[in-house]
Amino acid sequence: MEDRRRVKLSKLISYILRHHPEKYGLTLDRYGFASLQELVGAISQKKKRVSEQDIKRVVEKSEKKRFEIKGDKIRATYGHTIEVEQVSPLVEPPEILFHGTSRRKVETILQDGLQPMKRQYVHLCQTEQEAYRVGRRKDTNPVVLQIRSRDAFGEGIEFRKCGSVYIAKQIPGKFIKQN
Ligand code: HQG
Repeated sequence: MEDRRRVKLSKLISYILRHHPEKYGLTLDRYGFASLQELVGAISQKKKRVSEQDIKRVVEKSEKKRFEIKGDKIRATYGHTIEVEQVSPLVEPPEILFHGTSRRKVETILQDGLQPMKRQYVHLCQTEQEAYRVGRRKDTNPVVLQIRSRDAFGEGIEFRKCGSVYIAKQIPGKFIKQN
């Protein structure tokens, strides 16, 4: 499968498994898993014919490990707006994590902390470079914030690791600084 088609399919699977399974006639279990076979059927019927192999290729090729296949089921590992029980492991985070955002949001974030907004969790990156990429989705000249994640962990904030992405319910402003 060519790259362009794979990215398109990855975005569609993200849309379905993170936000709107019902629009494709799917129900997720409490952990966010859908039947892989039903997903193949739903996409093939509503959009474009895909095979289980196509979807497996998307999962394997995702550097961020956006999806997890377990047996005959598939889930999105992060990014949900719908409520699912997180099964990615609780971890002790590194000293510093990063969050890329738009310039106009920085002041509010430093004041109110990082909030999940429409999603269930706040998403953090391991590298400045990746955070910059994330921020570029929102602003041509994004800001990369530094999160003192180990200190936040020390004060009781829970972190989970989903592939290369870290998630937390929220991050108070006192742990955040502008680079
Ligand atoms: C901002 C993609 C005002 C926050 C990415 C962000 C990521 C606040 C926006 C993943 C705020 C939410 C998630 C506050 C946070 N006041 N704005 N208190 N707290 N915000 O898209 O982190 O490629 O829901 O800075 O790469 O940008 O799809 O979150 O700008 O890993 O796999 O509210 O999604 O991954 O935006 O992105 P989003 P995000 P994929």
